[in-house]
Amino acid sequence: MKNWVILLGLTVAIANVANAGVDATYSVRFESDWSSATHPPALPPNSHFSPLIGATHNPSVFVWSPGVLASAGVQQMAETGDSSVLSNEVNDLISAGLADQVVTGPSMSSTPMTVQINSLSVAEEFSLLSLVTMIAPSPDWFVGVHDVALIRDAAWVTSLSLDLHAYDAGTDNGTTFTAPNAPSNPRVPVALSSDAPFDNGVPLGRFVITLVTSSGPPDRLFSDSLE
Ligand SMILES: [Ca+2]
Repeated sequence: MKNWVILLGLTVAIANVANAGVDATYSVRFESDWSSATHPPALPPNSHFSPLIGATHNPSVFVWSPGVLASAGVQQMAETGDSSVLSNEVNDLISAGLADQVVTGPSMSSTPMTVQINSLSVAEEFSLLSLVTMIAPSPDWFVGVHDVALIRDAAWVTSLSLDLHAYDAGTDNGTTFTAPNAPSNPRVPVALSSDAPFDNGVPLGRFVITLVTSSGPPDRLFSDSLE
């Protein structure tokens, strides 16, 4: 009988921990408009976007930021589309208690196209989203968002549409999509690209972030879109 009571207590404790870790779920839709019409004169051969990669994290840390040198993981993502080093960096943040998950999503095999992360679990204590994908092929260009707050005024955000402009990771000096490798020395901070073909200011697409379910605090939802 004593063993049974202990076992029951353990089961309840695990259930409570599981419930505390997931406070909302979101879908994240990546809509690419990138085409020869949005960014003339032509797309490079095999134009695509690499697998989505990012993190949900707390305000004490950032994964990437304009004005800051790219991490090795952001450099690898932006230059090759490989997300392994960036995944390791996020796992280090998780170990330090600053992030709670590596966010992954599909690649986009051609463009224009739409791909989606159907169910992204977000915990209240790690409610900032950073998410990136390589503009491919390219020297070191990518699109993404950083430190997007999914809780505002103590409420889960119900929907967001975030335009995506090209960033230059500052790690390769190539000026065309298919330029040979030309490592930047020294490297320069991540910055929005104002060079051709991105000089017309037209976004390459957008992330549409939509609340699917929520549980636990904060339980008061915005009724208005924040777009
Ligand atoms: Ca560059």
